Amino acid sequence: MSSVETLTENPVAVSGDHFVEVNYDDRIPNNVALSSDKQLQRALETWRPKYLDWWNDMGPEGFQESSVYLRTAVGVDPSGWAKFGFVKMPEYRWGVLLAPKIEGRTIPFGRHKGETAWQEVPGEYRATLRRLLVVQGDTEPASVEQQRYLGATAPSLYDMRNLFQVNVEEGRHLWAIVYLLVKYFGKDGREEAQALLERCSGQEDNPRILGAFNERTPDWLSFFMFTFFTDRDGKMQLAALAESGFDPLSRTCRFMLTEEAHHMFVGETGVQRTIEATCAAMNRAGIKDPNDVEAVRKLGVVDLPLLQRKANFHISVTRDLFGSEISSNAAETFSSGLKGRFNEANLKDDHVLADATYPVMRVADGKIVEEQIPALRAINARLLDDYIADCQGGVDRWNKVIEKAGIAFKFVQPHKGFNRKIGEFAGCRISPAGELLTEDQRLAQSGAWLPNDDDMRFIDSLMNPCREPGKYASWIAPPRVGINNQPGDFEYVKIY
Ligand code: BYC
Repeated sequence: MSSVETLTENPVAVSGDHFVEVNYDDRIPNNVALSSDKQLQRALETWRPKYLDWWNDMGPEGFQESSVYLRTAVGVDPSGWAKFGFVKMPEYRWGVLLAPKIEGRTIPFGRHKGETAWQEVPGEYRATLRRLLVVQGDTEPASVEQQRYLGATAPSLYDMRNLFQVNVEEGRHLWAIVYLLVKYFGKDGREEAQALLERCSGQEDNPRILGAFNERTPDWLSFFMFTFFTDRDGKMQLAALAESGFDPLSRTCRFMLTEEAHHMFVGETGVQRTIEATCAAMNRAGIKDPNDVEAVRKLGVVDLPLLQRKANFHISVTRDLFGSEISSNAAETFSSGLKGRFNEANLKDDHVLADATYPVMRVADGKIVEEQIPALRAINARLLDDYIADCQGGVDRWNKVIEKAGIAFKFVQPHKGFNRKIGEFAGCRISPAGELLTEDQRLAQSGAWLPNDDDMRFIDSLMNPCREPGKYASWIAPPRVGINNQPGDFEYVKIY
């Protein structure tokens, strides 16, 4: 998906797709002819009330009775697959939506390259595929749990609605993965579907599987950074899974990608609007120096160095989600045809990679070096590099806003090794600029590189709700256009 698409409210279908109408007459909306598979229908209908219990317990706190202007997929053509209307979140029509089948599709990579794509799970890959699905599925409810308290401090009704839209769509992504587990993995799949509702973000005895999904999302800056940086990991991973030789997974992920675009739009524009409010306030007050933090904060806006520190945190934690740069797990999921690379079809190599190499950055003899590694074992490293490149588009657009305002400040992505807990740089002390540090040097600077206590207190002081239609908190500028072109004073959430 191009960066332009991340800036549109209505995601566009992946090219070549033709959307199939969704059946909303069934209790579970779907475009997979659910009513013709009674066993599956029964299994999903048994899971549904447990999902709703989870949503009521762990979903957006305090707004379950509110009417929210939400988009629901109706699955028509690329220009009009969404319908907008007021819905109470627990009544949202979560369902199972797959991109249409491509007749004659073959496996695009790995040792089975060129064979007909699988419609059933190959026995020898069952355990690996199940693990991939569970890891992917686990992130979806986790993010809803992480964001559940944010409604109370929304800087506007527009932003509150966007939060809830992201939340219901993450709920739908859980449905997407649960469909695959229940349909293709029998009793094991049903047990995994249940466990997905039982693990809980941040909980000590039963946490979510991946690190970033146990971090807190305590404020709206975190939410925007998360939806820009962490949802973009979702985009990259889903794009890699969309290449899968297991066709139902490929079709599921192709549709999920269209929804993911909106989440990144919320993140990118959220940060951008925060920057706009800061630059405008600085210019009005005649403050030229972005490092005059005290003066900037007095204006009720977020200083740019603080935003950089927030970005540093979310970027580094999200990079860990790519796993170890050098990974035999990733080599096997690629070779077996289960998980490809980003943009696999457009890559100009043999898609088997038996003899290819890939440059991987690592620490050797006290220096950061680049080494050629067998490409199969560097699949995660490559996806991480693609991710970093994909992030840069949004960072450049943020910098344009600052440049246009005439303020001398530029956001940069920290060095790949900064603040890493997984992979080649785990345990290394590396500055955002890429210098290897002693522990004393790292400690002396950490408050300058990651959000410090003072930052968090200041952000907290800004997180006051703004619920009058058309009004925005001091620290964030209004959006350029409303959702579905609604007017500026539209009441996106009717709070009861
Ligand atoms: N935290 O060889 P390794 C999204 C585990 S986001 C904790 O290094 P591998 C979304 C790993 O599981 C996208 N544990 O890596 C965004 C393995 O454990 P097991 C989510 C970690 O296996 C926003 C061991 O370390 N989807 O959709 O090549 C909102 C050694 O693994 C971490 C996916 O990730 C970590 N950070 O790759 C909502 C796609 N990293 O198996 C949603 C599916 C690694 O030995 N998952 N470990 O017990 C995968 O493709 C792979 O599992 C990973 C890891 C890329 C995550």
